[in-house]
Amino acid sequence: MKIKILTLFPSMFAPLHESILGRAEKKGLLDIEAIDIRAYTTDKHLKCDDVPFGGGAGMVMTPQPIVDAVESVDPERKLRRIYLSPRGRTLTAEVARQLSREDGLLLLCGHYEGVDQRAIDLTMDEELSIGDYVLTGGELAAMVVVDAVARFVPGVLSEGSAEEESFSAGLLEYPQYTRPQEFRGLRVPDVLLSGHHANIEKWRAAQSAALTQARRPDLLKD
Ligand code: 4FL
Repeated sequence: MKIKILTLFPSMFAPLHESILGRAEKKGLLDIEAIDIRAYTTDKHLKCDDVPFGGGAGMVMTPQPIVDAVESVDPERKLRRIYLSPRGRTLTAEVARQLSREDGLLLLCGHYEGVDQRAIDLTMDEELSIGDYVLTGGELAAMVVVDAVARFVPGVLSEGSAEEESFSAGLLEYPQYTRPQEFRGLRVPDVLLSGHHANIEKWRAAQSAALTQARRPDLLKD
């Protein structure tokens, strides 16, 4: 899957080339590219923002470099174009799974007080929020979207698919343990040492259900 990210701060995206996503890129499953919007400005001082019409605090990203960048990067509209914004629909596991089926994504990150509305209207397919808070820019939100979507791309997770985990069934994950069997007086639950796989599955399902009831009862209501 191709993911192109339009931003004024392309160096912020280095973490996407580490760890599991870095391995997926080397395997050819993902191709993530951060593209500098400033490279597309026609302004002789490379300015990409200006004061808001009507007044108010802060600066607004100017439409020309954004529209030119989108048209240059995705001339045939092959990518799903998403503007990261608190006004968008909220990212969930289900939304991430749907987006993982697209041929590719183009993510637009806003900075300052926002983006000229005409740039959004002319180029974007949808707006997506990662939660009800405001960030200093859309970059961290874009990274969250890339990570959550990439986990659903076949082959990115080496063991077990994102579809199999309990969150995909709408539940919280059960507790996990590794060696040693006792740490600071705390023992691993006996059932996990028993080798009895049916009992282990039953215990894990019960733990998931109890944790979800206690901490996220909202997930159990449909
Ligand atoms: C984007 C916040 C998506 C939450 C500032 C600029 C944001 C955001 N979800 N805050 N973009």
